[in-house]
Amino acid sequence: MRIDIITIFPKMFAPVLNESIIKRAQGKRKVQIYIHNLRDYSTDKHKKIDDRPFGGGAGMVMRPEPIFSAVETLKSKTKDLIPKTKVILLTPQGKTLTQRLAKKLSKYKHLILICGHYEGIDERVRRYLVDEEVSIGDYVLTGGELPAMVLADCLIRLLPGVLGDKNSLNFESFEGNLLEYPQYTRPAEFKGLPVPKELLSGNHKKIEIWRKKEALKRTKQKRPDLLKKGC
Ligand code: 6GU
Repeated sequence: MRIDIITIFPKMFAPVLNESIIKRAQGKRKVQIYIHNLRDYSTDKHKKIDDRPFGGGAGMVMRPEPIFSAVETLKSKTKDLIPKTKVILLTPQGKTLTQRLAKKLSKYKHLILICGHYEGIDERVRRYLVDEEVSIGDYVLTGGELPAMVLADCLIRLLPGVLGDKNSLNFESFEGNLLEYPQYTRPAEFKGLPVPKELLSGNHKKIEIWRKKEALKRTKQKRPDLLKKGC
């Protein structure tokens, strides 16, 4: 998968994307991530990427020209390699990111993520350039950069060969709409607090039954909504 990210804060990305599993995924060529400074696509002499809203009102609006120019340039540069691209705008107005949406988006070979800002973005970007608007939840952030990183992280771990076998097995249990069962490591007793005896039994069948039961109990307690809907 190739991910292009268009942003006015390009420096925000390296500390997050060049660590841990995402770093390894890039090293293994499972994903290529490119960060683009929106200002580089502004032909305005002051490299302006925002302007006042028509009709008046507070705040600024992101201008359409630099965003169209960035996306069109990226599409034309990649079209021989990757014919189909999905353009995603990160905005609180978008469809809420869920594991189901992540799975769908992880099937694409090429994503262009646009990080929204200010009071808004020229409506023509939404209408004529963007394929899908995505939000990461019902709260307001200062911009689309953190959401773009959240989305990238969520998709990259779904790509084949990115997680080890152990992790992918763990992941399977979330697929059943259940929260993870309680985990313990050594010591078997800590500050007088014991590890559940089932886990120390060495009986795999018994352990499996205990984990399923605890996962269900925990889901009922903390997230009963998950038991009702598909993931
Ligand atoms: Cl994608 N952008 C902003 N600014 N705030 C958000 C969001 C996106 N998703 C949740 N809150």
